[in-house]
Amino acid sequence: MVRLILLTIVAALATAKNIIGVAPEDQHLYEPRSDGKWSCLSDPSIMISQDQINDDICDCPDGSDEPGTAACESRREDSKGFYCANEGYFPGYIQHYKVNDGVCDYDTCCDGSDEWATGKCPNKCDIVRQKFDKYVAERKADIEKALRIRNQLVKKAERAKAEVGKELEKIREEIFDLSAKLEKERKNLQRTKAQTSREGSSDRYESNEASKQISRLEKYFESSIASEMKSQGIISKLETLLGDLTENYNPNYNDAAVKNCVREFREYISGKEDDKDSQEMSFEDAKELLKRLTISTPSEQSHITIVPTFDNMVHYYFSKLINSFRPQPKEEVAQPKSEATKSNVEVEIEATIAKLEKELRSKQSEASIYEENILQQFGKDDIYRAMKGEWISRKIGEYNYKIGYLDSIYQDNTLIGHLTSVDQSTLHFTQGAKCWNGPQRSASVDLICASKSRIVSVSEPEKCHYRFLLETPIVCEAISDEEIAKEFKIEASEL
Ligand code: MAN
Repeated sequence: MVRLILLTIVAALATAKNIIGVAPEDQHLYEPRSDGKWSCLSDPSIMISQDQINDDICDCPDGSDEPGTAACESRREDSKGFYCANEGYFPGYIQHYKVNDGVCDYDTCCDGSDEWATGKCPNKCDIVRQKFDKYVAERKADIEKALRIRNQLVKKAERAKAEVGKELEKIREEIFDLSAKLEKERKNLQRTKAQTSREGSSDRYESNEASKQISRLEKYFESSIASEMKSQGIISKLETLLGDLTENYNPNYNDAAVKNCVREFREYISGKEDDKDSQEMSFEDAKELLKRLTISTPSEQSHITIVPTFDNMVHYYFSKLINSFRPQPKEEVAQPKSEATKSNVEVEIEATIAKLEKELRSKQSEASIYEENILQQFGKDDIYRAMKGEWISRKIGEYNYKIGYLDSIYQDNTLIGHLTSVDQSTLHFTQGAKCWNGPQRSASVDLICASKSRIVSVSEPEKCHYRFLLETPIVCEAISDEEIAKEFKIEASEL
């Protein structure tokens, strides 16, 4: 009852000047009509007397009659909240349910006006203002410093990228040299193979030529023998005829031609008898002798496959003769050559080529990694390139946490995860050590701008998924005073 009376007095006093909880620019909405009544804001048909405004009783359906109390809480959908003037600082709005609840909400109402009825909260806007000014000044200085550090990191990132470029250039040169060496060795192999093949074909050419000559000689001898044999047949026939003539001619016919022929034939026959005694082998004897010759083919001369007979004797002996001049027979050239049939030089060159090809493949895959790297953008301004090898650690609670920007996170010696992706200003780490009866550990790291790298906090919102807040210069950007002001938070404990 005492409270209600007090409220009514304060409200009545305030009515003359202003309506509690309403911003100066909205005060006109609470001007009374000419008859001294006031209409609810959302429904002008409902009229109440002025002393019903802020009397802690809800009269309007939208709660507009209670801008300075906690009444009508459930009805205020469009309300901005309770207005705190915060003289000397910045005005603020607080939810109506916090008005006169006995708690000082200095973060919004540093003047303590939200507790106007309880009178529990003295105005602390001066201190808040001082803290705010200090925060803004320090924050501005820190951001400026952070931006300078960030600029250095951008340069470091550029150098790191240039290093990758240099490394890539070096690898490309190595690839060029290796390719040239490989080309040279391949040509060398081709030449060596061609040389071997020429030597082989020259042998084949020679033996082809010999075979042709043998074949010609064989034909010559065969036709000579045939013609000799034919001649022998004719001679023998003529000898029989002339023998008959010599035996049976009639000497009483004085035929000079016949007598002459008989005389000449008798001389021929007697001469032939003498020839039989001579050492020269007659054609018949030779023929007979060769027929009797049966020479088996010696196994080591397996390339002579013919068994000599009279009919093939010329062929046989010429083959034998030519074979003795032939180079030792070579193995058939199989494609591809077996190791055993390759020359030592070929084997050596092929080994060199295989080694060079392997080296080249490895260099090419190395180069493709560097090429990919150089085409990639590692965060804004490529800044993450500068963070390679950078670790931050801090003991929080019972554990020591270590965060490697481009690497992993550890909770003491337990792996929380490896960096898998970067999204705006959050790093994601996954594939950590498995939790007992739970998933593999993982973490998200939210980065906020500061000149120094520092783990601000860690929490475990889900079992074995961690959330870190990390201050770092890498996400810094120039920001306005308004934005810095919005960042400022005051804790009641600080006042
Ligand atoms: C350890 C820590 C904790 C985690 C439990 C799960 O104690 O890694 O963060 O929650 O294991 O068993």
